[in-house]
Amino acid sequence: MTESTEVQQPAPTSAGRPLRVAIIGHAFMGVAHTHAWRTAPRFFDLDHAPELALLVGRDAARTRAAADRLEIAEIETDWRRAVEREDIDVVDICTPGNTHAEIALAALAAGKHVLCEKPLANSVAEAEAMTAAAARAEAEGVRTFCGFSYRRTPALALAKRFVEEGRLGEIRHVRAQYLQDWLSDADTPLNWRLDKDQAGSGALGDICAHSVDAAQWVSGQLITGVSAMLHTFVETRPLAGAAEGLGGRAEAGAPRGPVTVDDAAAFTARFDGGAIGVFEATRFAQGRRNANRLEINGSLGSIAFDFESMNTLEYFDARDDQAAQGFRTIQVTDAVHPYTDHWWPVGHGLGYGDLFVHQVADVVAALESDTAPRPDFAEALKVQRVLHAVEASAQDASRYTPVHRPE
Ligand code: SOE
Repeated sequence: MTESTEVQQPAPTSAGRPLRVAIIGHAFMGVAHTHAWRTAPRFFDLDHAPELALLVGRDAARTRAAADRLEIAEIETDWRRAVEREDIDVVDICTPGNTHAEIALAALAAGKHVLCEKPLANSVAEAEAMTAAAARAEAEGVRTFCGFSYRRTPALALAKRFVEEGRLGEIRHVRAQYLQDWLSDADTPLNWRLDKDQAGSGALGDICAHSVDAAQWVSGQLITGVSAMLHTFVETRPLAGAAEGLGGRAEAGAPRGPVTVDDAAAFTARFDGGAIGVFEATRFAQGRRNANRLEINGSLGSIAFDFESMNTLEYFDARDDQAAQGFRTIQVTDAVHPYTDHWWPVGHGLGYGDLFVHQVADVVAALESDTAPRPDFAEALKVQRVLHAVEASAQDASRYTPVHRPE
């Protein structure tokens, strides 16, 4: 990891001038981000229409094919050239976690604004270096963002608004689950998300990071300590057929390689505002495709969210007439709700890709108004510290109290 202390001036964001973006990576997240940069100006008023200037990938042929499909004219096979180019304003990092720090540090030193996929890095040390570089660059007008995209779900943003309005009262419980099932089959091939060197951790960094960010953001409280367990159900997986995608099944008898990350994570937590929390993340919950859930119980009410019903928020108000009490399902699709006034009329609802569109709209709005981007690297570091604490706690066998012995 290299760290430069000199920061170049960012390109001026004078009105009307396009914001030129380099996308680093063209797998799942590269495609999601490209879709968002292209779509955002069609629904949100942006003075600086984004321009997808460059797609970066290591393999020239595959990057060219992806660029043609995504309608990006230029490609590069080395991210360093993208970072050096004077005509690039934003470097959008959509690569595995082990590359985030190096690319972000170089981009910040070159005076580029940086949007970096989550989790911010693979370790607290890397995340701290990135945050320190971001603080230095901020003085020169350079901004950083971390892609915790679920913050841009209208229903979760509404939940946060309800907490801020005091509708939940004093928060007591935070309950977060992130359940997927795309690794349930032991013959699903290895991919980079199962390699500690590339991904940092498994379900923990990939999906529980979203839960930690959402829990801290919606509740307005920070996690002060955790007690954790990590588990790997399938220790080896087929190498054959290993692709960029998620899921799939290799042919019988294919040679296998080691899984070096957790398949599931579970932990309890204390929050600085007095709440207690329970977190669970897995990619082995058969039937749960993308159940990113958050429930918060306060002295005056509760909210419950499940991304599989992303256009709704469950809300319970303990001040309702007792005879009529119960969770109500709010269709978070009206013009009064976060983000939704920019979309389809009278409540037609949104989908997964739209979160990334909101992310771009927020990034561009923050750059145009020079307001603090949320979450920036410093805020993403607060998630990284929790991930680190979970790993440290899970390794501490003394915290595990034996009960029954296996017969
Ligand atoms: C895979 O588990 C994954 O694509 C995550 O990497 C994303 O962050 C999450 O939004 C959906 O699931």
